[in-house]
Amino acid sequence: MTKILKFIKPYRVAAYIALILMLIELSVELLQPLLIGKIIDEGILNNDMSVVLYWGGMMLLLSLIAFFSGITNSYYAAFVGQNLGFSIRKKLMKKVQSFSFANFNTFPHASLITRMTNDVTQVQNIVFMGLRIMLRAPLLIIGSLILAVLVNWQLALIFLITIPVVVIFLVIVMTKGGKMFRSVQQKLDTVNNVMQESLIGLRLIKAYNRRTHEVKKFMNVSNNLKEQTASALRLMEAAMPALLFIMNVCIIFILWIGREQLQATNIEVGEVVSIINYATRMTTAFSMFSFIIMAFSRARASSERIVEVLEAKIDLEDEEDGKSLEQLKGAVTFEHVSFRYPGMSTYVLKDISFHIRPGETVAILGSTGAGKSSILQLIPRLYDPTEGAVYVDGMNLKDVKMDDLRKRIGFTPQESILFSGTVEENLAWGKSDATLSEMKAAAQDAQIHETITDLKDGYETKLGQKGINLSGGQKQRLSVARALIRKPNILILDDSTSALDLQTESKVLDAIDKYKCTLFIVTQKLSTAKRADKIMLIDDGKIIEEGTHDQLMNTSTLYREIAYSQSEQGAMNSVY
Ligand code: M5T
Ligand code: MG
Repeated sequence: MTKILKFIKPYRVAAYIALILMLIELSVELLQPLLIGKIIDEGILNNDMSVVLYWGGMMLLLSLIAFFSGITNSYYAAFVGQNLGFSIRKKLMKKVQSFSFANFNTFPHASLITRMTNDVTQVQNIVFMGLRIMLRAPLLIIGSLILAVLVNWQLALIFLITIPVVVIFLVIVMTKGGKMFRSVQQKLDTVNNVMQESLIGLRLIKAYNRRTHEVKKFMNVSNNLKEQTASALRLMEAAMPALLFIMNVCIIFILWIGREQLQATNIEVGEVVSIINYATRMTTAFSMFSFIIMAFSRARASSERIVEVLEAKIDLEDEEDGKSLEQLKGAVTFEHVSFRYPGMSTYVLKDISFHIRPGETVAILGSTGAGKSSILQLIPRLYDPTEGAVYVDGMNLKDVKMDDLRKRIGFTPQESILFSGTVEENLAWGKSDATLSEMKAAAQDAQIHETITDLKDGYETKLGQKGINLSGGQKQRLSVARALIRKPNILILDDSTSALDLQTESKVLDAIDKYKCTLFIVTQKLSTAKRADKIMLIDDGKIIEEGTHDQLMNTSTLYREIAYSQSEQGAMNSVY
């Protein structure tokens, strides 16, 4: 919690103003019972109207001051709360953007979303409440106690017994409530998780008729959330009547003892009235407490969750003195690289070594799960190798500025990912200052220009959720164009031409040749592999064969088998 409160620092002036205004409101509230006592004892009992009017007017004036302090306090408290929320969200967003893939394994997307929205809101609320009423409650209790002692210490003795009882009671409730609300936030995470999954997989769910199953799953977790929240709230609700009971018993005692003292005439009516008034104010303050405890327990759980994200260790960070890459020729070297995904025990790459000269084309072939994508992910340093090292132009990736490296690499992942937005915006992802003619050139090279111009609004057509959805092959070509637009020195195509027919694919590859970049291409097609300067056959995380098409045809039985099976298919295709 204290770590989160540091975010208030820039807004501390507003926070102090809010606190001062709160103190003004509080003083008025504490003075009022004294004035009421005065009016009764000196005015009403003495039949002196002028005293009643004077102090009555005073009370009115003070109330007005308190009223305006209250309004202004709300304004400043809201200002601090909202700004705090904004800063925390900004910091969280920055942090999450710098997350490595390993970090995402510890924080699932849904959990990050809850943390950035709901959890921040909880903290925001507690800061608002803190500046508005939270401090007022304890101060009101302490102030009331002191003033009650000053008015009549014998009667005030009753408070000295009651207050500790109430405080102990509240501490017990607070500890239990805190635990329960932490679990509420976790349940909320699960609900978000299930909801997110079922929204992403909507089509699949429909196609497999899994709707009732998904609804049931959602109802289940949603019900858990309801039950947990309800029992946490029940605890809070139960605390309220218990609290009122204790305080009312206290008031009855005051009245009882007060009456006896009145008969003995060593006390005035006004004093009893003031003390009763302080007692009722304390009761209100205490009942405010159960509300505050609830918000506080939630906010504490939430702030812990926020801090967890903010303090997450990022395992893939730029070295302080990373070399900047002015230019890249495009040589790539793997030196005894072994790799396992963070948190996994089995190696998916085992002792991989190769050297690729600038401008060469490398085709990577292998069965599914062999480790092809894993090799490629190491080049833009999405992960660091577990053992061994990766070099570009002879420099270890760890010594190079990460942003510079990635700027010079065009990467199309195996699953084409497009963002909601226009075609143009999607292309500009590759290069934010790209001109329209650059976009068109890249789109032409990726053989997608014509498809785009045929769309309703051409390059301005909206894609994604509220726009047009493209076919698999169209998506692939668009993401190839996005990679080409930055004129990369190293281009990585992870099976990004798999959905294209042979003719279109060869046109795309012809166009890529002009870019003179080092090309890594994962493919299943021999026609593509044939063009490469080097073919690597990967199996079970190891390079089992490498060489050109002609060399492999001579030396590798496996490669010959692949060639044979594909030429058979080719023959069949030409027959039909
Ligand atoms: C190689 C495992 C996967 C497989 C092995 C991407 C990824 C993979 N793996 C993980 O544990 N976590 C991950 O995030 O690594 O996988 P690959 O490199 O994706 O294989 P591929 O590209 O050759 O396969 P494919 O199907 O794309 O042709 O054991 O479980
Ligand atoms: Mg793959």
